[in-house]
Formats: sequence, C-alpha cells, structure tokens
Amino acid sequence: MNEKDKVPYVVTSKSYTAVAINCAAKAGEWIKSRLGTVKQLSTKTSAQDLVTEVDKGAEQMIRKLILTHFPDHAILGEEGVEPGHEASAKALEAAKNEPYLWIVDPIDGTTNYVHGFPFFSVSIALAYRGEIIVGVIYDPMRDELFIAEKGKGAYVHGNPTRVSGELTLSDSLLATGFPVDPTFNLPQNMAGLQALLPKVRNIRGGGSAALHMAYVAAGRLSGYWEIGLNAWDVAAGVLLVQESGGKVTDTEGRPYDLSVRNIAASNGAIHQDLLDILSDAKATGYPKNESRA
Ligand code: 2AM
Ligand code: CA
Repeated sequence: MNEKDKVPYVVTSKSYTAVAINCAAKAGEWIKSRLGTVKQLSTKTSAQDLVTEVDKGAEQMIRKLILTHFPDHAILGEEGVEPGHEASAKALEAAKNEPYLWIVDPIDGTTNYVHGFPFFSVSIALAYRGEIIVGVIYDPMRDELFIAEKGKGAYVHGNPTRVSGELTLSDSLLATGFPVDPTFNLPQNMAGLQALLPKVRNIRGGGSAALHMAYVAAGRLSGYWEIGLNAWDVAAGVLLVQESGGKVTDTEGRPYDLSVRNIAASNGAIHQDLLDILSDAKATGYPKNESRA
C-alpha cells in the first residue's frame, strides 16, 4: 500500500458554489420541515430552546457537508459562537486569517421562524483571504435560491439579478432591521427611521438581514441599512448586491469588509443620499466622532 492509499477519501469536486447550494438547499428544506413542529412543541418547553435546536441542527448539517468536501477549510457559524458582539468579533478575528473561510447563518430571521412569519433564510458565504467569492441565500418558504460568484454575476432561479433603477430616495423602497440593544443601537435606528421615512416611498422591516440583501440584489428593495449585525448575517448578501450592480459600504461609506457591523446596501444611485441622511441624523451606528477601529 503506497502513501496515497492512506489518505482518507475526500470528494474531489472543487465547485465551491455547488457545495454552498447543496448545503443551503438541504438545510433550508429541513428547517422548513420543522416549522410546524416548532410551534407545537414551543408550549411544552421554551420556544427559544427548540429553535436553538433547529438552528444548531441546521448548522451541524452544513458544517458536516462542507467538511466532507473541503476538510481543510475553516467555518464561522452563528451557532458556533457565543452570543454578544465581543465574542463574535473575537471569533471573526481568529478566523480571518484562514485562507478559505465559510461564513454560515443556518437561520437568518430566527424570530420570524419562531412565530411562523415566512421570511427567513439560510445564508452561506465563502471568503478567500477575506474576500467573499461565493454567496448563497436560500428562502425555503418561496423556494428561492439566490446565488452569486465573484466576477460571474448573481442569479435567482437561474436568471441574472439586477438592482432596481430608482434614482431618488423619494421613489425608493428601503428596508432596515430593529436592533434590540436599547442603550445605543435602538435609539440610533429610531433616529435613522425618523429622518428617512418622510423622504422615501416607505420602509420595511422584514426581519432577515440576508433576505433584505438578496432583495436589494433582485431589485425588490432600492436599499437597506442596519446597525449591529454580524458577518454571517450579510456576507453572502454583500456579494449578491455587488454582483447585481449595487453598492455595499458601512453606514459611513467605507468599503465593506468582514468586520463591518453597520451596513448600507443599495442600487448605487441612492447610496450617497442614504448615507448623508443617516449621517445628518447621527444614526450610523458608530459612536460620535469615532469610526470603527
Ligand atoms: P438572526 O435571525 O440570525 O438572529 C434582523 O434585524 C436581523 O438582525 C436578522 O438578520 C437577525 O439575525 C439579526 N439579529 C437578531 N438579533 C440580533 C442581535 N442581538 N445582535 C445582532 N443581530 C441580531
Ligand atoms: Ca443571522
């Protein structure tokens, strides 16, 4: 038996995107299949525990599949990290130097999932040396699979996605998310809402950052901003928006990188106007006069 024969069997396909799609589709179907069960069981034990179980199960499923194909790759998943911004920043710091890093949110929109509000998704991104090269977001309720590959475009149902054409805020439909932190993020978000609402067509808060990003990519939303997020909420969506001709920065206009928590994504045309209003309203999510380190 020569040396080669001792190497454990590894599927040799190097199609990162195919693996991401397979993971998102499998996890999405499983999550969907548990939706009714969660509601039923939530009266017996805590609904939160049960969802945590579904989240964890989906993430385990995704981890196993990724590692079957790419045993040397690193994985940063929402359920593998302790709650809180500090822990997630630490986990990201530790993972950032990995050449290949998968960034996984098994259920983005967990609150919606608990309540049976059908707006949640599986989000999977692959970064190579910090640059996102694949992004996949799957909405199992609508069976919509959003796919982006760096330099190769973005697609839904195999059709190219394109950001919307609105040129002004007054014609724009925006989305945001409502952060729970009452001391800093929530008041900032309220200030942003108050400043923007009279200037746009309307604002939605769907409850899944990843799907909001996918909707910006597909031209269903003109723009989206949210503060206090983590890499797994938006990484796949960032590539979708960029590959659909849109723009993604932090809320103060700096280029996106994996450590950005305060995000602005748009069709490009309205981007600066959106940032200006957030800035004037002191609603960018950054402490005054202090940009992120
Ligand atoms: P989740 O459902 O995976 O938790 C909704 O505004 C967005 O914020 C969702 O993408 C949601 O992701 C995320 N989110 C919910 N609670 C959060 C928290 N405490 N900190 C950061 N992001 C949160
Ligand atoms: Ca999430």
